[in-house]
Amino acid sequence: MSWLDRLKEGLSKTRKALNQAVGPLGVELVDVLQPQRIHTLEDLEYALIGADVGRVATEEILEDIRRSEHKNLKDALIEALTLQLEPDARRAEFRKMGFTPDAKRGSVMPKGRVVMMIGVNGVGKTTTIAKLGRYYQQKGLSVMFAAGDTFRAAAGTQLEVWGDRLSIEVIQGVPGGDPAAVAFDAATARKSRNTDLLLIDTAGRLHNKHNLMEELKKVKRVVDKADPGEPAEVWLVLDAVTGQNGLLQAKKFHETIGLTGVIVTKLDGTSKGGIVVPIVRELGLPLKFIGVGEGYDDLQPFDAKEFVEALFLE
Ligand SMILES: Nc1nc2c(ncn2[C@@H]2O[C@H](COP(=O)(O)OP(=O)(O)OP(=O)(O)O)[C@@H](O)[C@H]2O)c(=O)[nH]1
Ligand SMILES: [Mg+2]
Repeated sequence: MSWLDRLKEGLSKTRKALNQAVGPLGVELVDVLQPQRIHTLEDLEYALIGADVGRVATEEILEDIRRSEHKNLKDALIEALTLQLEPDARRAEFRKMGFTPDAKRGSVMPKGRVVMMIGVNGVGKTTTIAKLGRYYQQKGLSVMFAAGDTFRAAAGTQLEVWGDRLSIEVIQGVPGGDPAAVAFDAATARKSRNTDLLLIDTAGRLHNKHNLMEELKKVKRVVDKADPGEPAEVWLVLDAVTGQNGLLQAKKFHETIGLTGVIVTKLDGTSKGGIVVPIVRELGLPLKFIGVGEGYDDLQPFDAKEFVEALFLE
């Protein structure tokens, strides 16, 4: 199955919710914009808000549709929604000029050599590391994992299993030990072997637990000590199912640790996949990858245009 088919299937809950609420999207825009047909746009407004797209973005989408030069509602909507998934500056510029950029995936090549993966419990950090390991391997990079979750007894084993399957070495720590020690060892090993990429797993934690956040800061600090300038990337994994709540988590993690990117998982588990819009808009961080299932190939770089087309095209 191609990625686009996977994406469509993965987004089917959101896709259904939006398409059902909106009705036939093939309708001519001139008809929709007539005063007596205001329903379609009102329905669209409710549907977008219901899908967690957010009020501000929804208002802008409706505004863009009203002044769109497209002939039918579907094309106008696709363009307007795609724009909402562009970074702020680009969105403003393109809305002013009245057209959609030819959206390309942002670069997902890590800036440096070490990526730290963080997030609350159960969002998909460890499995995402495995998927990323394979993704970057396929791009020709040599990869290492660090089992920085020393808190949960099974966590190291879980990563080890993935590592075995992918022939990726996993630097393990002592169960119950200091995660910073594992990170330090792994960063040192990566540097001495000149491996292209080290992905560091961490234990799930709530953003409001002070000590656990301090622990993450320490992991980051010691990696920098072992390999100055690293980790060049700190990616937050967010579970799409947690919706607005996830957004709050993300803000707090960003304030405390400083994030360089976001990965949204489990879009297949929600009808509120519109949450990616406020994630992009409000965090001002690049959305690197999205996950729509448990398989290796169910995690791919995020592309705004592709995402929106998967929601609305046949
Ligand atoms: N349906 C679906 N399941 C996913 C996705 N990503 C991860 N999962 C599942 O989510 C569950 C938790 O994944 P983990 O990777 O263990 O999550 P974690 O963040 O490492 O969890 P802790 O280490 O306990 O904090 C697993 O069953 C994964 O297969 C996704 O995109 N879609
Ligand atoms: Mg884990």
